[in-house]
Amino acid sequence: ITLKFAHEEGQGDVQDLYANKFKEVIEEKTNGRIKVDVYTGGTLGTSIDILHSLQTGAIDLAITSPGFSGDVIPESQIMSIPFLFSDNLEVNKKVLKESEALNGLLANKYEEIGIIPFHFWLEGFMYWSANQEITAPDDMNGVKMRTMPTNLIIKSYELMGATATTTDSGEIYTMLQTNGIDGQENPLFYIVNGNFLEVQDYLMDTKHHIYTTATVTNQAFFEGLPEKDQQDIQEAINEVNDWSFDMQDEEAEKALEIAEEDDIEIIELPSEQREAFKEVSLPIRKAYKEESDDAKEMIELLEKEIKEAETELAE
Ligand code: 6CS
Repeated sequence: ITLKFAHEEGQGDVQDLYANKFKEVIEEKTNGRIKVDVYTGGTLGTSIDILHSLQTGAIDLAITSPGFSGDVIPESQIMSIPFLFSDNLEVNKKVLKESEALNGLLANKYEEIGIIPFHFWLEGFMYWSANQEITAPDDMNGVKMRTMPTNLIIKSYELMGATATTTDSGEIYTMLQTNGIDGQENPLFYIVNGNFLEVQDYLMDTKHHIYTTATVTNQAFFEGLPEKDQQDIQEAINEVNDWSFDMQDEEAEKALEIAEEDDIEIIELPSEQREAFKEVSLPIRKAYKEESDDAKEMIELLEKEIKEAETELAE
């Protein structure tokens, strides 16, 4: 069989490296019994189209991010709440691998609509890039920030004083170039690979959020496969997922070196300023808890798991 595997990014981006590593691992493991065609973002429609195509079974595997799945799976927006995750990436890796809130409660929400999330994983800390310094909540007032199109992210930026605009990812560069937007948030590899450094003056290292995503399959498709195929796919995905936590660190490191050589100004957000932004964004957590009883249980468990992981890793 040939699996159709679609992701949301461009050639050479983290999701593309992940999908192509899976292709390599599974084709070798099964001696070509299972083949993979990888589709980069945009070839099979927008990131939202990919999720719908996965639900109809038009594609078999996908990488789908909460910035796009938030309307189909509202609870997946939990992974988009700014300042919810730790500013320690090792803590966040541990949480994504072990969290019952994500791998149990949230995974159930995907399965309720016929999608199996094999893994939730991360693509690194999000940075703000902008044409002005943004180091205190007042600086955000009136800034036209491009965000991904789910209302929790939009509300978060409006709370911080910005004007959120949900431009398609392929339009970010042009909109920055023409001042249609003033800034955007993304992991550093995406900012560098998208050449946003050419059209932005400041990079804020805020650690306000990690870019989280999910590797998913269509449940009916996957469970309809012979047992051996299911096992081979699951094993290959597990291997690639573990590998991805180091791969995305390397990509972030490479991107940081390029950014440091660029004339863009990189500003690390001082912790008291980070706290000021966190304060401003707290009502979003409160609003999220009101989304549903399940959402309230999920976010309280996730907050607890993050704290426990921080304590464990601090020792
Ligand atoms: O900001 C976006 O829309 C894009 N950012 C990343 C890191 N992956 C895909 C997404 O479309």
